[in-house]
Amino acid sequence: MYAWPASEVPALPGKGRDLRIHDTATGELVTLRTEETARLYVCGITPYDATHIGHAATYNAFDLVQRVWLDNKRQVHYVQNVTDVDDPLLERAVRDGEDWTHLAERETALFREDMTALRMLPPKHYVGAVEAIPRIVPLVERLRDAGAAYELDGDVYFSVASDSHFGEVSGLDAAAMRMLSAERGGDPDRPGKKNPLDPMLWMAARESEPSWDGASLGPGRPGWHIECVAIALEHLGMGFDIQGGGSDLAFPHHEMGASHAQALTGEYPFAKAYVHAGMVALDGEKMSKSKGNLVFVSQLRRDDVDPAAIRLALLSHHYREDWEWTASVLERAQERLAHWRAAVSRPDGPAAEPFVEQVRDALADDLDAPAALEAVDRWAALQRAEGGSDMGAPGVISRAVDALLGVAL
Ligand code: 5CA
Ligand code: ZN
Repeated sequence: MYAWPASEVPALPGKGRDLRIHDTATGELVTLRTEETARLYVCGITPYDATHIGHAATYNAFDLVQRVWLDNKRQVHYVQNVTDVDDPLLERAVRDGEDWTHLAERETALFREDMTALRMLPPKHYVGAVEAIPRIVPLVERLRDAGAAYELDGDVYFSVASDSHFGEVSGLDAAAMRMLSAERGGDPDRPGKKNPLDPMLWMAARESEPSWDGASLGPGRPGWHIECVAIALEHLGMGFDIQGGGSDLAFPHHEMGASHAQALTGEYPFAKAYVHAGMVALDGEKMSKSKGNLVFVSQLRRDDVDPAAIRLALLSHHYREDWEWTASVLERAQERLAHWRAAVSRPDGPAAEPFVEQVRDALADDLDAPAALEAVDRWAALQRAEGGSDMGAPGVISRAVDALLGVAL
């Protein structure tokens, strides 16, 4: 699949920082000593509804990760998937009497537009589940042949017992895992499974549902976790830097993905850090396509809200926080944007470098975007109160805000 166009990232004077970030698996902040090319996998959308603010907040977090790396003179190898065939997508298509492929294509196109408007850096490889099927099938066959997967009425399940590290990503106990598995696409109560938590790798063809050639597995379609594993292993390999997504993906999705990959390769770990963004709520409940309590990025854009203000609204919360979208979050962001734009529109100002360093420090410290915004606020306040004679300062601030925060002033 093609991704979306990249907005240019200006190079800044001075030097960036190594990224320190919270790893769900260890529960600690880790300083990632990335190689020259940092490797990032972020779970993409299931395209049955447009991008809501929750999605945008999660992608914003991983966009910041890339901007810290780029500022630190790393190349970034970024991969994202599109779950363009899965139960919720097929159910929505049936509900609306729409062809599922059209639904997926339309919503993926809208997502690309939203990401472009928000200046999110595109992945180098943007890969759909459907196009990954030829890579998924041999992986499932290998797991089965190695005894790490088994058949149940034609479907193939992964045996969580085959990975000695199973449970390390989420750190949850069996009862919590079972509950989350039932909530998030698993089938812990299906009779005949070796372990209730075992997830499906390959679902045998169901009547009136799409299916693909599965070679020795028979016709069917892939399970959810193996999709991301196949795409990540093909484009990044084992031991990549960050596996990212919202906190609702820690279990089962990232837990199962790590176990699939570790059982397949015999190597450990799948990713050096598992990074999770908090959930955005609306009216007290997690924003979700299934609940329908959504604020869409595309709707805000149609209402003529400046995408830079949406981006600043996302940045005003720490990525790990669960937070609530309200009208006043957006209003504050709009005011801030206006102040910043006024401040950089003057020909000179207070020296910018100390403030750029503060932005760098804040972002490299577990992506503390609210602290980064406050540093820019301080420069803008000084500009308003005292001005300054540094002719380059407004330009340096706007390039830094663009390069490090993805906001065009
Ligand atoms: N296709 C899978 C991942 S392989 C999926 O979870 N798709 S999704 O469309 O449901 O979500 C896309 C991303 O947005 C995921 O990282 C998910 O964790 C994140 N996300 C979903 N809802 C919210 C929310 N309310 N707040 C923050 N992030 C969210
Ligand atoms: Zn995923």
